[in-house]
Amino acid sequence: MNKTLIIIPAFNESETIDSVINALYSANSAWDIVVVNDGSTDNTSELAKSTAKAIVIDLPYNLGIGGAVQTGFKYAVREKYQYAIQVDGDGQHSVDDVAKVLKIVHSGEADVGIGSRFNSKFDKNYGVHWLRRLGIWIFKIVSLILIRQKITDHTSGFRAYNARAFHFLSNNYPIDFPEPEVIILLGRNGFTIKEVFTQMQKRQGGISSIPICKGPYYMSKVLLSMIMASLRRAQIKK
Ligand SMILES: Nc1nc2c(ncn2[C@@H]2O[C@H](COP(=O)(O)OP(=O)(O)OP(=O)(O)O)[C@@H](O)[C@H]2O)c(=O)[nH]1
Ligand SMILES: [Mg+2]
Repeated sequence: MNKTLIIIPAFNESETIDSVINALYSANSAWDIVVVNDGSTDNTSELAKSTAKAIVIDLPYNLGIGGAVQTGFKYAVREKYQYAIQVDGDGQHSVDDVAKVLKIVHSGEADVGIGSRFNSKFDKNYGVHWLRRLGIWIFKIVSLILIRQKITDHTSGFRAYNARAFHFLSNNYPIDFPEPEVIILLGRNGFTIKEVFTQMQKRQGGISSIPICKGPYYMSKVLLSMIMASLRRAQIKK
């Protein structure tokens, strides 16, 4: 049996959280679900609890996506899961694709699986603002240089991990805009990453973590953090 945990970091996702949980549970009731309620000021936590299909961890205050996801990893370590997958609470990730992303780690193809919205010749025009697309292209080149792995969607939060990978990340997870930096951290520590094409909806509700006006700030901060991550000594000796 592949004991698998779905981790949903959720900050003010009351418009979508219960339908996301119900859809995941209907897709496969063998998956356990943990919602990490990141100090929401709406009733995200109550709605998640009302489904009775998910464990809800209420953080005492807002830690940001990094802290919320890392809490999920710590829970997965404590409860001895073999696999974990991170899914957004805003309904952006298609439930039908969860098994696809998990297959990468269940089959042992790679330590980490990423659902990419760009990894298909059919979907080059996914509705992402051109500034975000430019950023994503720059990230692709930077990670090719830094870790020699080709990643097309650094900002995707649709990610599956084997136990070795989430044990590592439960102790090493960036706080702010973590997704691109995590890729470098994983690559530098010898973890393999593979992507699979997944459909991604626009947010179904709530507010985005990266408003387009903050794009240049986000880009500079993330590029610097990727370079710093590559300069850090690998924590896992080869
Ligand atoms: N915005 C935000 N999201 C958080 C926070 N903590 C946890 N999350 C959750 O992290 C997940 C990813 O955040 P999103 O804002 O959807 O990030 P994104 O998918 O890159 O951006 P969009 O394409 O606009 O959805 C969501 O499920 C959020 O609810 C936080 O402090 N701020
Ligand atoms: Mg999202």
